[in-house]
Amino acid sequence: MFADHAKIYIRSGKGGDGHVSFRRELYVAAGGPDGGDGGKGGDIIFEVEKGLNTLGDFRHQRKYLAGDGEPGSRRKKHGKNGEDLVVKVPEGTLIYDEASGRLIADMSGTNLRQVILPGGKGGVGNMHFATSTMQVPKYAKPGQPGRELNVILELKVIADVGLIGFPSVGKSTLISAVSNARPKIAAYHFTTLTPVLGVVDRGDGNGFVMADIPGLIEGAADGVGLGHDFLRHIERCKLLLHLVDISAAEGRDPLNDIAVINEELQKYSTALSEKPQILVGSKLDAADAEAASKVRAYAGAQGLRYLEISAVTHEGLDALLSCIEEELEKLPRETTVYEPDFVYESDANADLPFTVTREEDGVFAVEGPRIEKMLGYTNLDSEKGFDFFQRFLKDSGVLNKLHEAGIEEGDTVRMYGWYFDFYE
Ligand SMILES: Nc1nc2c(ncn2[C@@H]2O[C@H](COP(=O)(O)OP(=O)(O)OP(=O)(O)O)[C@@H](O)[C@H]2O)c(=O)[nH]1
Ligand SMILES: [Mg+2]
Repeated sequence: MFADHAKIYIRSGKGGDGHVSFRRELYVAAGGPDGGDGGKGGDIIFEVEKGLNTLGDFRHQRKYLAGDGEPGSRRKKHGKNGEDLVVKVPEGTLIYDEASGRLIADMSGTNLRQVILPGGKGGVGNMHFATSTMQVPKYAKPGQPGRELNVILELKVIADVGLIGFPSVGKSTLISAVSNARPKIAAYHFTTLTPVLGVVDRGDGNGFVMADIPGLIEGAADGVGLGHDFLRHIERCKLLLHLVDISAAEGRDPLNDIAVINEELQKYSTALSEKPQILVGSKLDAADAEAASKVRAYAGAQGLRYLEISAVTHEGLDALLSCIEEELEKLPRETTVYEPDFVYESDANADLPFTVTREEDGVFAVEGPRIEKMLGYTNLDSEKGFDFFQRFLKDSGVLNKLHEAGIEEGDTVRMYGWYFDFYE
């Protein structure tokens, strides 16, 4: 079974603790502090592996833990760093934080390797704490904890051109005729069950990548058909080839087919429905005169780019490929890469202070750099942003402080210019 979706747990390594010890040598009564530093925790790193094209491996392993740093030891010995863990994913994998739904990284384009969770820093040993007034420091710093997240991996393949259309219109036959892809072809609906990528070689190092996805049917965008899940695989395509069967073999009206497919795209997203399309009349060798002339007239009236092909006899294929190349020339070269919007509450922020004060008018004011930072990267108007905010109040200790200050249900809280009524 093809997997383009997975949920896993990742955790970076804890930093090793700093060590407390004192030099002990023969004839030296009380030596100075010599406790070494702890090692750094291992990172969780994601890396694109060429040739991988599903997330199937994540079905078998769901926990990914980097190594912990070792503690420091006597004689200023530094603890060993924890081992990094490199998670291999196919190009085009998006990594989301499960809790907030925010995008952590898009493993595509130039982003082929990224540290997703850095390991905790090692704590420094007591050898660093000797001063003129404190010659026997009995403390060292503990290592920083690792970080953990439940993440959702989602594959959105990288292709220039996407094939769309009803089942059995000949999408797979076309990709087989023009590229190195060899998907299954058969006379029943939903023969193709997983996206297939093919490289179309145009010589002299030119070419493009084509994606064949399962056929769409009415209702697919509502999750009724098979197609819905697969529409995301054409989201990054620059150009869509919309295949319509002009053989009328299945007794449908081709103009209705075109409208239904366009509606599916529209229901899925405006971005998808606005992608440039080339309309392709398929099965030219078996064309029904009436159906074909209807589509021709429609394309003419709408001013669409329209070509007719037979993927079986290869008639019209060269013209189609030239047309695709020409259209691609007009479009931006770069792959669509999605902008991450996830922010890990960094350790630096966690150390920043905040205060809770009850003002004269009874409003509880929460202020300080910690709060300012959080408000800076949180969109409180969105549902996800608000969920994050609520967790922040709890995790950061703001909630406890509010209780200590005597807050009750219905009281007003102010965070800079932002007011809300307090309810738990
Ligand atoms: N006569 C004729 N038959 C074709 C042509 N292209 C495809 N077919 C036939 O149409 C049937 C469906 O072809 P596929 O390529 O599997 O269609 P598909 O669009 O990939 O279908 P799904 O994967 O089910 O969505 C097969 O029996 C093909 O042999 C063509 O150009 N001419
Ligand atoms: Mg197919």
